[in-house]
Amino acid sequence: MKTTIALAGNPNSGKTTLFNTLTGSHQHVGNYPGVTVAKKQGTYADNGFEMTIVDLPGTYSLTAYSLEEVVARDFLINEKPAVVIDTVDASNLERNLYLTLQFMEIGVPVCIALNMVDVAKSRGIEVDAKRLSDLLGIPVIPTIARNGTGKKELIAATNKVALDPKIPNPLIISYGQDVDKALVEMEAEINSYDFLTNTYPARWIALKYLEKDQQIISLGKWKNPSLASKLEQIVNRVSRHLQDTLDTYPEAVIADHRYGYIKSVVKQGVLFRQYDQNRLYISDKIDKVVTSRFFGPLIMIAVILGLYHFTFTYSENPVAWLEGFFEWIGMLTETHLPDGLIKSLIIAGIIDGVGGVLGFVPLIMFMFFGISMLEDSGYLARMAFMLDRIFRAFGLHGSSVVAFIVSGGIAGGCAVPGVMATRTLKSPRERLATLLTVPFMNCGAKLPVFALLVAAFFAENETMVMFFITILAWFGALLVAKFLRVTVIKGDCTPFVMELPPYRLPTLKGLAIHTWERTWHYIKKAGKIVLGISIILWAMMTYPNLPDSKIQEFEAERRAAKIAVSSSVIEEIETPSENNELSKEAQILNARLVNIDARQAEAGLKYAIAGRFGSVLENVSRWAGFDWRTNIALVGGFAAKEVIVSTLGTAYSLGEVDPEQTEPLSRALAKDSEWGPLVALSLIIFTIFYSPCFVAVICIVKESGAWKWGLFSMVFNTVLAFILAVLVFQVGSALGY
Ligand code: BGO
Repeated sequence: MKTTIALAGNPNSGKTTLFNTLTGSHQHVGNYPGVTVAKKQGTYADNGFEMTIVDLPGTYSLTAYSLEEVVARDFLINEKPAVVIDTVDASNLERNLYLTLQFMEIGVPVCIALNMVDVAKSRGIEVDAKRLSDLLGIPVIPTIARNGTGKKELIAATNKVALDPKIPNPLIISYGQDVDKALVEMEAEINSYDFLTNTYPARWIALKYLEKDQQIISLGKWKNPSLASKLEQIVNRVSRHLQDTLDTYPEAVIADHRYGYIKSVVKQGVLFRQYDQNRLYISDKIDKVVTSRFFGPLIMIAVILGLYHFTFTYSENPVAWLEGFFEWIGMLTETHLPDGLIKSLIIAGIIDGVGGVLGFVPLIMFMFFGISMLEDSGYLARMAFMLDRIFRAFGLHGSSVVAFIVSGGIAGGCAVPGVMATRTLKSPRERLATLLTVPFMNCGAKLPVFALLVAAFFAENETMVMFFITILAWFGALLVAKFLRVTVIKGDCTPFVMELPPYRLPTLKGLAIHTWERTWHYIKKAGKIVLGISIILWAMMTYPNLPDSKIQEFEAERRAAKIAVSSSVIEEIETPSENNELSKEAQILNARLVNIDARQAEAGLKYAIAGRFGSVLENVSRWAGFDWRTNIALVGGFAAKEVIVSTLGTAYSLGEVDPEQTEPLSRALAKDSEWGPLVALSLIIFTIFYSPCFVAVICIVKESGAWKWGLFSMVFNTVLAFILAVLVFQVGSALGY
């Protein structure tokens, strides 16, 4: 059998020496077609097996910045060698692996010749080839090209890869939120035009656009001008964005993340260096403390607590101002609009519904600011790195951490990009387990629910309760993941590789832009989805109206109450003057009338469609302490979790003593006899665990490729959430809380 093998590597990695060692005198020199770059070719024959070995020009990358790089890349693509032997200088491992990653990203079969191990050793550097091979998932053979050490093993490994019919999947590296988003968008465009997709992976083409690869850009302009202009627009947009937020550009971000990936590999027991402390980079020095086994977790807990403290302390006043603002608008509407449906819709449906969600904007903003700071500084990636050890124990993967954090692992993310972020996981089982458990994280939409309940019932311990909620979400997610990995999604873990970008001092401008982008996304959602759903739920909470006979009964009660007192008392109530205090009799009558109003409002809400539905559910939900109003809100939460707060706002506004009078929901709940800390805790637990919102379910279906997993996440999560909430409520009640 005859196969073609390409020999590649950085200049000075010992590639020529290895070529000579492998081919001996069986070589000849020509030129690559159309260019003046020398092409050396030789043969290796053994036991009926013959390899044609082509020595590619030495390059540092596969982006067409130089003629050598174009030649090397074209050879790989056009000639499709069975294997690329990548000569890696062991004494300069990180730098050499940069090229290796690019072979892996393009999806060609690679075998590493870990050359110059003797030089590395003499410099106090030792590389664990087996560990490196396990982590990268490709063979790594230590060689000393100068004396032929490792030649036989290298040939055997190359042979094995060449005979393996399985084509490796292209390596997917995460390049950070901004670039990843652009890549997904570009990939979709490239696929829809079928641009070079027979030759390269679509993501790789998108990457080359971002890296300003002239060859690919010219091909694009020539073959698909309209696609090319779309891609260039995306590139320009992300370039401007990176410039504004991080004062950088796509090529630098891509290189940073590739080196981050490499760093993460070598940090995991691959590279042992007798360090000259003075040669450590600042990032490495910081990492020695920040990711150490002892200080790492302590620092991480302190950072999370600090984040919550910062958020709650500084957002307290702005939240109160905004709540006051919505109260004021409510009052204005109440005094200036005539009584009737429109007034009820505006106050109960719109102001209380949407206002309830928008009231939390300052809190969300502070939280996002903190998260952006962790992300832009590079600390978030370190958290993921440390949590990897724990994740493995639960049958997940280090890369799952990123998906968890994106979904709101620290607080304030969204399960939709979280589910998408699982694409970086190679193993389908770990990926499935991750995408089914990321919705347990505390996304930005659940945050207002927690903030509301914490403010109403645990105001003194806000930071600790939020920390507890976070830990609970993680712990629950990990236990469920473990459960899934030993039952429905059994299988081994794959090795972990994650990018560790260098530490950076975040810029104020960058933080402001990132914070605003996320906050704006939240406001838009509240504006569009929540407004629509609020209005629908308001209608469901208003119609059908109480039957006339029932209204007459309340009217009769009112009349009876008024008949029992003298006309001067009635006048006192109907024409109240600002200074005069009500007489005792008038106060009693007033209290009676208020009580009748409240009962009528509640009867009206219960009679409406949503009320009936909530009441039916109450038969079961009572076990967890939820009344019919909470049920309405939780059902609304299936559409979008923000709706929980807005629906509670509407429900409590409609059931108010004065139906058109607004007051902060937290105060209304704290006053309500149906509520208490135990009900709040039970609701918090239910909210953490119950079904993902509709959009997240659709994403789960899309990413897992099966409806059954979307359905599973809705049913399984809701049943689990209910069992936990019932447990908490029943045990709490039995203990007398
Ligand atoms: C000179 N071990 C050691 N110790 N040296 C190696 C090994 C190895 O495994 N592999 C290669 N070298 P190239 P590229 C040289 O040329 O193959 C040495 O660019 C010298 N030259 O012998 O050319 C190799 O093709 C005078 O060293 O690399 C060569 O990838 C004094 O690494 C150098 C000492 O190898 C580069 C060395 C006039």
